[in-house]
Amino acid sequence: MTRNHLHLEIRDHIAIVRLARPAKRNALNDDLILAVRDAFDNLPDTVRAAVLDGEGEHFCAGLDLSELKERDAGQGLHHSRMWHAALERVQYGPVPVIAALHGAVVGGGLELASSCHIRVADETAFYALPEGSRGIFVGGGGAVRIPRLIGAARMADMMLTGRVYSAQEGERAGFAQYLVPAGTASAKALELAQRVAENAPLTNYALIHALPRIAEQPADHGYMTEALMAAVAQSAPEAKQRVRDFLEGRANKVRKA
Ligand code: 1HE
Repeated sequence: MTRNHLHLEIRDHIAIVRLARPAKRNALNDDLILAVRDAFDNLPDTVRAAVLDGEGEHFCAGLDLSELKERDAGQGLHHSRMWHAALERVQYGPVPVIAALHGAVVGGGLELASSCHIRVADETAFYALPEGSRGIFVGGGGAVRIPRLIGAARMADMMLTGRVYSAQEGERAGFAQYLVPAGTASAKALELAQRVAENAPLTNYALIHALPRIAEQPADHGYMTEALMAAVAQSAPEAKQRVRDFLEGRANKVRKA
């Protein structure tokens, strides 16, 4: 299904959400960012994990600059809040989301990638925040999410100096957890999504909804939230079955990497 340059395909238990506006390097106009919001809001119950990628030579060129009209302060505030709402649906939606990155991952495209739970980049990926040189600021949650990936000092440097990180530098800095050969990011993301989809749903829920919140809490509160989440997860019949499977020799051991 394609709506407003967003392509959605459900393959088994995996949703593949693709930015499909390659002529404009998948620049995110209002229609497209709202389509992202709606896609993650309306995933069928059968979906257990999602892949987000982009068609063409680039993952995403960020905000559609042709829509950056004269907005007054109030309109600018609401526009940024609209992006926040959309990217929150990605981060705090029903399932883990794996971004497959290639080519430009810039501006709002990097903000979108940062709202996913795992990022796989191929060797053609590059990361930048051109907002600094366009006379604007991040507005899609990047000021919160990007420092959590790479630190505030690196983000400030990117915006102050226009620094571009290569795929290799980006992996070392913390943008992506996986670096793969050119042209293979989507396949690797799909492979990871299939693995993620095998987890108990409550464990995946804990990882996307509880873990980032625990990480924000004071340690004393975090320990309590962790204990509550652990108690809920382990009480699920599926958890009991999985533990029994291991103890009775039916489940995989952890093998050396
Ligand atoms: C666009 C956009 C865009 C391309 N908005 N139209 N983002 C940026 O500042 C990045 C701007 N884009 C680029 O630096 C380059 O386009 C790319 C490195 C991404 C790709 O280069 P290239 O040579 O493959 O493509 P191109 O020839 O530059 O662009 C092809 C077309 O896409 C062209 O339109 P055409 O009608 O002349 O064919 C471009 O104008 C169009 N295009 N990027 C609109 N971004 C929530 S706040 C977030 C704030 C931001 O994201 S600011 C950062 C914006």
